[in-house]
Amino acid sequence: MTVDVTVVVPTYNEGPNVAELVRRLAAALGPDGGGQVVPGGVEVLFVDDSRDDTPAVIEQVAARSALPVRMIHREVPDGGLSGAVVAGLRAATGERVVVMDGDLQHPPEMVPVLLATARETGADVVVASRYTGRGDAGGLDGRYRRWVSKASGLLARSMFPVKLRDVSDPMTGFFVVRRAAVDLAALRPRGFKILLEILARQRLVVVEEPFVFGERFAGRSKATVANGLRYVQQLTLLRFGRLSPFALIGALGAVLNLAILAGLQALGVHYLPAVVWANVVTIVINFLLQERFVFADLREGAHGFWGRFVRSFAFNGTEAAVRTLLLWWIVERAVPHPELVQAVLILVAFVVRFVFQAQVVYRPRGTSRARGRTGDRPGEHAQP
Ligand SMILES: Nc1nc2c(ncn2[C@@H]2O[C@H](COP(=O)(O)OP(=O)(O)O)[C@@H](O)[C@H]2O)c(=O)[nH]1
Ligand SMILES: [Mg+2]
Repeated sequence: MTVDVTVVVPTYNEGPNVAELVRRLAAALGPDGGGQVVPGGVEVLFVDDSRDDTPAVIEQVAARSALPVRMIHREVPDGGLSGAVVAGLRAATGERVVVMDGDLQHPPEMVPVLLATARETGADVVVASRYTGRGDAGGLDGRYRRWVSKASGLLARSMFPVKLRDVSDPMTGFFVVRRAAVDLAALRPRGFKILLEILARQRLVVVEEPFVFGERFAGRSKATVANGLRYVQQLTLLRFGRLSPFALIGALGAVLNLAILAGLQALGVHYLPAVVWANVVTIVINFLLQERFVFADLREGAHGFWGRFVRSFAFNGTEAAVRTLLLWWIVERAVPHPELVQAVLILVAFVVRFVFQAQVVYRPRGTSRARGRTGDRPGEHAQP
């Protein structure tokens, strides 16, 4: 069945909210409500990651609903809430897709308003904003959550001043997109903030409509501090790609390296063995930090832990050995300051190492170099 509009609703243990949500959507969009707003029909698509009886509730509601209701139940909740929304966008048949929460904090009565704006303006994205005009974040419980929401929105807007120019609420989970305008393959869904991901990856025409964020109808919020941390990671990856955490860790490693070199020399160790120790310690620590903070999302498709460690150590060790020989040559011949020479050489080696890590250590398994030469290697895996 193809329809004009698909309403995608991600749900995680929202059983008690389902019937009320569908009832109010049907009232707002059905023949008695906004039927004229969506002449070609509407479907509701639940993307459910629940671990309770929510799927059964959705099936019951679907059987009695005036609106067509579909459900995708995911056994493996890849990408959390954002992943669920992307799965919904993939499975949607409507030309426009409404994304809204399942807890009625996003009033169903706003949906015809957003759709009318979408049609009148022809915008790619219509954002329902809590922070423009008569919009209000009232339903966000507690001053703390309101402050976090505002501050994180501000941070996102300062990092993407052009793409988010017209967006007062990039953190909202209530919006309409023109399905054909969004490049789903470019998205890397993680955490709670899929709209930010969509807006930051491409140039899209965006308009806003104010809305009042309501109270939860039933159940509890699933937002966590871990989601907050994932958001910061998402922002840096979107803005700087993998290079920025990689550079930060590299810089930390360089400082550590020089500190060990200076420390051992102060203890009377000759500069050559001191350099070797400094290199070995930093290689291991850099590897562990990168595993955690730079390439975490690529680990699964790559070699096992020891496979990655051996490759990383072999490369960095060889690189360090070459660098140590160079250092020795330069210190003995020209510049008798091991720390200074080491600092410059570390800087030069930095770019080389980044390319190697991304292209070899974290290359997804099954993409051989031979295939790379023929030009069909999916290079996007190594790129932000
Ligand atoms: N499918 C899916 N939905 C989720 C997940 N986490 C949260 N949700 C849904 O996303 C919507 C917003 O979550 P909510 O807990 O209300 O967050 P809050 O409004 O920021 O407190 C609700 O409909 C949740 O059921 C998830 O991991 N998977
Ligand atoms: Mg909510």
